[in-house]
Amino acid sequence: MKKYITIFVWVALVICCSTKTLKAQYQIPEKLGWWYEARFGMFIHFGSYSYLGHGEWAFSIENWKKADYQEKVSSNFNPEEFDANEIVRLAKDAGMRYIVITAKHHEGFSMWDTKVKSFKDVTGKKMYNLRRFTTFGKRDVLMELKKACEANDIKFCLYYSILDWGHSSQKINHIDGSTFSSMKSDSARTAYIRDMKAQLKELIKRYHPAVLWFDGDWTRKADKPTPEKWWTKEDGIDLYNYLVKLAPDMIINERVARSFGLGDFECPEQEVPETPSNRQWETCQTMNKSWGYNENDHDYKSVKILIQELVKVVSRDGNYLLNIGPKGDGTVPVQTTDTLQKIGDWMKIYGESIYGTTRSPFKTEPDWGFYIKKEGKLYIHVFSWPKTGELTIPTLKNDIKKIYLMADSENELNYTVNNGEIKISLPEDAPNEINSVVVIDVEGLPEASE
Ligand code: H79
Repeated sequence: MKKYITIFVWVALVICCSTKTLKAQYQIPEKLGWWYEARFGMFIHFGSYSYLGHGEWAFSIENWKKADYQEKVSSNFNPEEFDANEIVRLAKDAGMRYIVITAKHHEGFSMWDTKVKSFKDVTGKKMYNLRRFTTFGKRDVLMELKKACEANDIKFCLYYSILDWGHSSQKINHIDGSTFSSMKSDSARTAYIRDMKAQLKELIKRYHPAVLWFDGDWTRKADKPTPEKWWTKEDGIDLYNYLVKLAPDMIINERVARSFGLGDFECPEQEVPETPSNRQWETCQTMNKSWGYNENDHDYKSVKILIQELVKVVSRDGNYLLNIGPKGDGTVPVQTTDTLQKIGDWMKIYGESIYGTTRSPFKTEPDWGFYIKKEGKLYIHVFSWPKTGELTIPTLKNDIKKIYLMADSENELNYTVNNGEIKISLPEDAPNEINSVVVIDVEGLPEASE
């Protein structure tokens, strides 16, 4: 008996360790419907740091004094060439369905004409935002982008940083980056949170963002606030409830206070979880190594890597938010436009295998690619085309109608079903060098036999 138990435990262990077990499907709340179907969005990091061109963390990393930063960086920010229609066209042509732009990043510089009085510069004399602190003039870049999005059926969404290096309530310990910002006093904290909520109300009333994407909750903790860990789980819950009252259909990410299961979706950063989560998620990724424009960063990921990551993410039931960092003048770096255009070339043929799809129906992932499904279709994304001329995949419970290459739907591929395997005959050459998709048309939603 003992022997059998040992063998059983061994077998169970081997199975657990060698397969990435997919958890049960979850219900998608109605308000997340469009977002869950969209699958692919554009992140835009744009702020006064774009002028300096050293990335959005420059203030902290380069030990700027608040006054110097505001005078030498922020006040010179003048995105005259910002062209919302062009950016939306880039996103749309790349196959992206929503755009999230930074309304205020950690630097504390607001991209709209906020009327909330405490968001002033270090002298306390001027409002610290694009309209009042620069010579840019009356243009409202967030509104321009929102209008362009609306005209092109793209959802407009906003990013907002909870921590704020510009605000008088907070000081920055440059030496230990891990402190992010600390609160000067308890009353400063209370007043800042009140004002932050007022800013968010402004953003909601003015721009009606489809998603509010929080960040900068790094100073969070579960219980009572301290000067360093000044943002609490309770603050996150309170903020979420406040926002939902103002805009019940708006989607809010988990970073109202991360890792407490709050918000409407999880957001790992530059990372793809090994398995699907037990709720909706989105990962954000940079195209090079920077979020905000960095003039020295030309280390762009290949189009192949980005497309394959998008596919991996969707096959594990996530959304993919890919970043661009426009320059201070508002133009988009040429490597960025080039990359987006090439992603679009692929998406134009294969986009239907991404939109409105859900995770792989199988328990394990092959080493040559990924599976993605939707009603009536199993999409087999093949990164490494088999030299044998044959692709073997596990069987489905569904009846198969036909199998074909997504790039050539007229010609059916031959296949056999035997011993729990479907063997599909493929042409010698891959139709697409980055990722070719084989489609199985089935009755119903694809379901693994096992
Ligand atoms: O907006 C982007 C980042 O600026 C923001 N989240 C994405 C979407 C972010 N803020 N903080 N962090 C990410 C994590 C902090 C990383 C740090 Fe560092 C490590 C801060 C200091 C050391 C990375 C490396 C940033 C500066 C140097």
